[in-house]
Amino acid sequence: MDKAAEKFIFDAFHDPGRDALLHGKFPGDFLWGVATASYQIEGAWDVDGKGPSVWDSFSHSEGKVYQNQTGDVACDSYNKIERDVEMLKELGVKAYRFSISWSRILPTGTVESFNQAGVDYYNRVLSALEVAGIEPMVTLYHWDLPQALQDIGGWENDMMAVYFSDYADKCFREFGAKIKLWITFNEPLVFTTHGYEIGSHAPGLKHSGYGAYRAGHTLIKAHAQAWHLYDDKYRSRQQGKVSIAFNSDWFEPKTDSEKDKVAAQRAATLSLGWFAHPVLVNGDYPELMKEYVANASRLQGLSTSRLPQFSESEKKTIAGTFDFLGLNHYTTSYVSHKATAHPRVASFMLDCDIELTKDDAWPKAASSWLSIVPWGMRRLLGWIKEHYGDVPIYITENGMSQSGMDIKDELRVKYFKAYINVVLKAHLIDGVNVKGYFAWSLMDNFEWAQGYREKFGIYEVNFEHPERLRTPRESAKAFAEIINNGFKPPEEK
Ligand code: GBE
Repeated sequence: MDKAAEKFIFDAFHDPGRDALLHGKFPGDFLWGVATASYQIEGAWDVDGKGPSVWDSFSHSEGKVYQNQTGDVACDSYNKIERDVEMLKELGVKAYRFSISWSRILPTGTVESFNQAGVDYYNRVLSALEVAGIEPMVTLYHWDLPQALQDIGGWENDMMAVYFSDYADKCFREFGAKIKLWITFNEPLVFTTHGYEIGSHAPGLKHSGYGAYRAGHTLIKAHAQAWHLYDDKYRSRQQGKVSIAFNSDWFEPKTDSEKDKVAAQRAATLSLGWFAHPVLVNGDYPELMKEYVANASRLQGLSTSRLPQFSESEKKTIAGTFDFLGLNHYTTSYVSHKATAHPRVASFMLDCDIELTKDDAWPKAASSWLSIVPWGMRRLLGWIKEHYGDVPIYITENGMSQSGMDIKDELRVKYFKAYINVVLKAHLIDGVNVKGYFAWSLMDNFEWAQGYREKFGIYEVNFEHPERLRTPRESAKAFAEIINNGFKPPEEK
């Protein structure tokens, strides 16, 4: 670590009260891991009976992904289990977060299409992890819905809650003996808004103003149903935990004005709270969200809100369906108040009456949305504790992108040191119940609409090479060092 960073958490920030580096250690049972997702790494998109997913269809359509790149081969992890597990061992992580491709297990999405070869693949992964002593954390849905289910409306169709819980049932039954940590959905906010409203992610729909809310409504019910299924049928035997992974930026008011402060609170309440409030609090959307969407709907001349309602019995079923909280966090945004009186095109963002911006002074990663603001993560963790109580939290993703192939990824080394040090502060000073941390990502992979140009890996992957050679970056070594020693002062190491 250089001189400046010895003292300050990140050399772009010099507020001694906020940015000083904290020396200290994480608890012995802290769960260190790295994360990936099926479509982003596996490849083998049509191999051994796998059915197509919405991401296969989307990436195969002209003009949807940067340079029309696809996940057809990706990191070829379908054929590289040994090397992937070897990398996990090199890092010294205790856990690996990966996701199951629904259409590998159920090619058409529903149970009559069961595909044993898909089950065999994940059993090979799980056995290799077991031999290596690495604990799996498994996501059931990281955005690759079977295309056959999209053909009947995808998440806008209520039936998806049933199909999802039948799929979850299969996974709990087939793999549950080896899995103690389950995540139902990765980032509901992202796949509903990007997939059903903005259209920049699969299935690419632009159902402005209602698609994301309808998709979100179904997935919340699907999550709750799967959680109860586990609770009723598997928990006593398998002794695992089931939850969901939300994503959230930290929302910092752009100015000191009362309006911007209120707007920043609203941004967190309507984006994180959209999904966190039903699951963690009372089975229903935040009052503020109901109020804002209803009001914007009325201004449009609609007689009912575009936000669907849960019945009383649905609310009872949804409330409390978590055993921990998964949090993906990457960046911070400024929030200013911005009212849109008569929206022509309705959208979630317009419903919020906010504008999001970045500070030019914040260092930037290769992704346009990713500014590096470590102190924002501590504020977000504090906000979560204040609003949702002492829930056990796993940071299920945190990391940054680069555009080139460099192995010496100095900025990422700083990013991880700074963000992880902030997690230590949240834990030691603020008493946030953080149980683990997963870096995104184990290796460069298919970064959705950005294809392979935004590289998040602590291992580089050479996508030109037939073997998809993987090489550790400096950040892989830095991460291993933090896992071993935390932030102990040098003399104590
Ligand atoms: C997560 O999403 C995902 O879980 C993971 O799969 C992904 O690889 C990782 O983070 C890195 O992105 O017009 O460029 O501003 C922004 C993080 C698109 C949340 C990017 C979609 C951040 C949501 C579009 N965002 N992403 S634009």
